[in-house]
Amino acid sequence: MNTTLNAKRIAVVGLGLSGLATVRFLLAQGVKPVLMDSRPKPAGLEQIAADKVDGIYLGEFDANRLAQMDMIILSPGLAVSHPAIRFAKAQGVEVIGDVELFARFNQKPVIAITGSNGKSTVTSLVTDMLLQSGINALAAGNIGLPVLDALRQLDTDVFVLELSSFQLDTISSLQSRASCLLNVSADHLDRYADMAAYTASKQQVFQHTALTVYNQADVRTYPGATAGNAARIAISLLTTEFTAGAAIDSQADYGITEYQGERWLKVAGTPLLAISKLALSGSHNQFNALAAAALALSVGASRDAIATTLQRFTGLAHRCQLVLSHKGIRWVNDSKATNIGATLAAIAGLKPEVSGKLILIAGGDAKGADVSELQPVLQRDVNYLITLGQDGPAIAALYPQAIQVKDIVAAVQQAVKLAKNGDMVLLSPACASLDMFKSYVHRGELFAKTVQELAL
Ligand code: UMA
Ligand code: ADP
Repeated sequence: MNTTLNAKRIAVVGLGLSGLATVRFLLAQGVKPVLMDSRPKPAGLEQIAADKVDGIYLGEFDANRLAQMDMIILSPGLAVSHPAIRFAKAQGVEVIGDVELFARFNQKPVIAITGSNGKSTVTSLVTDMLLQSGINALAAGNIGLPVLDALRQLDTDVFVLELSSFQLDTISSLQSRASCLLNVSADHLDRYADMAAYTASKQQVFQHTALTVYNQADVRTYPGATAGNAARIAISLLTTEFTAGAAIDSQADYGITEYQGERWLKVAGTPLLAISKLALSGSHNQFNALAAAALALSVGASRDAIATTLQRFTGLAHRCQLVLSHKGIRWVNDSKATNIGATLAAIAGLKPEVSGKLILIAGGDAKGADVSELQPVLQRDVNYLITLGQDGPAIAALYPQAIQVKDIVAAVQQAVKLAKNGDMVLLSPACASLDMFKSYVHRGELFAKTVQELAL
């Protein structure tokens, strides 16, 4: 029997999507939690009947009240280092997140995926590969469906969890069949002291796993002490000749290989699919495809199903998504590029396809990152730069002729004036959207709508 919730005073702190799912889960377990949120009016709170819980406290957190709890279930949007949480922890209160609670109740196989970029794409690919193999997989976590809501879907065979560093900060007993750290580049540095602290958070994905999947080209992803003796698969985009039977450890051999006069994805030592047949474009997506294949195979996907998925999956909205092709000009929405690494990957992937000029729209909230990392690529690959948002001026300062605008409509107006046949206009902000928009989805939708209005 699960004893986690026995006779406990439990506070759910943070009442967003995952907090509300946590409350629903606790109520179903017969627990009456205390609810807290620092916001005066968190959206969705009306879904909870006040008489079913042990009090709702809005506004600044009361550290003394928190210290009286046995357990705090903290939302990912709130840092463990928040002074009131730190105080309660110092008084002996256990602080966990919704993913840890999920881990203590879940009995199904888990695939865990993290990284600064590519998480949602890989999570969706793995889920599709498993479904295509007849395995009932469910994607949950940072991708959108709170893990405790997912847990209620009893017919699930495998949970495919996208995990953010915020979620990884509050887990200690998540077990997985396979876990993956795709890459680590600067992100959320307004929350972590430095890159070492952020990397340590990401490495938590390797706890209690049977198989680690990591990035040969990124040392920060190499499984460290957390991984223990787990098996390892390194994903590399280096091209090798394919010689049948030559691989030393063919099961762990993933990469690109020359085969039948073409470049193919090599999966578990054997060519799987010609890269020309991949529906996704860009070398970062070849990497994502290989990582997803390794993860899906570990829980029984078939090679045929993996190949089928890779030929069909054209990508998620707001990730390098073509929103209009008109008069030889392509308009691409990469609003989900909320950090520098994502924008660099988008430019590297798309630039080779541009015969004319590349017009980049960037800027927003850089979350404490050093935007000067963008400079060499801006100078080499970008022909016009349009900037907006809170950190727009810092990005504009890297590029002599940058055009600074006040909003996304003005950015599209400028791009309409500049773009000619053969050009690409790319919204890839390298920044979070929250300084000007409700979310990256809102930013992407507004961009697409404005493009349809002004560029047609
Ligand atoms: N907030 C307060 N006070 C509170 C509680 C929250 O101000 O007391 C603020 C947070 O600072 C944040 C917002 O409210 O700005 C939402 O925070 P939350 O923790 O309530 O978030 P949820 O609505 O529960 O959504 C979370 C994830 N959000 C975050 O980690 C910030 C969602 O990932 C995830 O889809 C959802 O759980 C379901 O698991 C979103 C995200 O932006 C997509 N993730 C970050 C990213 O991808 O970079 C990590
Ligand atoms: P996440 O869920 O980690 O934010 P997504 O799959 O939503 O990642 O992709 C967000 C953006 O990150 C994409 O639009 C693309 O520009 C970039 N990206 C995707 N995969 C990778 C990768 N493997 N390496 C670097 N950048 C990537």
